[in-house]
Amino acid sequence: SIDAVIFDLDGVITDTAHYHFLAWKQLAEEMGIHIDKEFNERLKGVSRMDSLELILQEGNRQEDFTLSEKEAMASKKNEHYCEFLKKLTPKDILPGIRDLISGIKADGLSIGLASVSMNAGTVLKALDLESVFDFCADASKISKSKPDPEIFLTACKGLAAIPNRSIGIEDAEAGVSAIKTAGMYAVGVGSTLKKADYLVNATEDLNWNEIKEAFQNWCLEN
Ligand code: G16
Ligand code: MG
Repeated sequence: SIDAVIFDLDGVITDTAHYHFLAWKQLAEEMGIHIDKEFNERLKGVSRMDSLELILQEGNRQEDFTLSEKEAMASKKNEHYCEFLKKLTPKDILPGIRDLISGIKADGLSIGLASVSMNAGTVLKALDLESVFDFCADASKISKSKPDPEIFLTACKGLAAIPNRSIGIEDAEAGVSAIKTAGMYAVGVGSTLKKADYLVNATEDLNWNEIKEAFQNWCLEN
């Protein structure tokens, strides 16, 4: 049986992944570093400061700044990002997510959130989804970002769910790795997530009955 379903936020529930990208791109360009959408895949699910390090590495600038300069850069990125967040409304919930949530709720299962974003609360509020989640594991509750399993294990614990009876849904490589290391069943959104146990191209393809059936087959094999 299933204990809980735990959602990633950025890129699964809403496309804030794109806003993170635009905000980083703005900052990177000010430093003469070029980043594209493909590079951005590596920033998904990665904490703010770790993302900055990856960008500086990309531009061979990682030795050029002090910690306090880096902190200033990270908060500048966050200011850009928060400007985008002001535009977020419930219409920005990705296709298929409401139906998926309804299906899970109809089965009486717990729903959790696993987002390393310090803005997760703001985003849920803007989407009017705060009441949907039985437990939110966010940046304040963990010390290691994805691919470390900590955030998914924290969510399981908060929901009193056993990891190998729980499903995680992710759009990022680092997130799928975190789910698998936690011992959970991984649903991947995005065709490149080869490590996922169950893969769809986009959120609109998430079908709760099909996921349940695939999970049950996985349980029989494991
Ligand atoms: C998200 C994004 C990352 C972002 C991180 C931290 O993680 O995917 O790109 O860097 O949060 O966000 P913030 O700067 O708002 O604290 P997740 O776990 O929701 O995918
Ligand atoms: Mg994500």
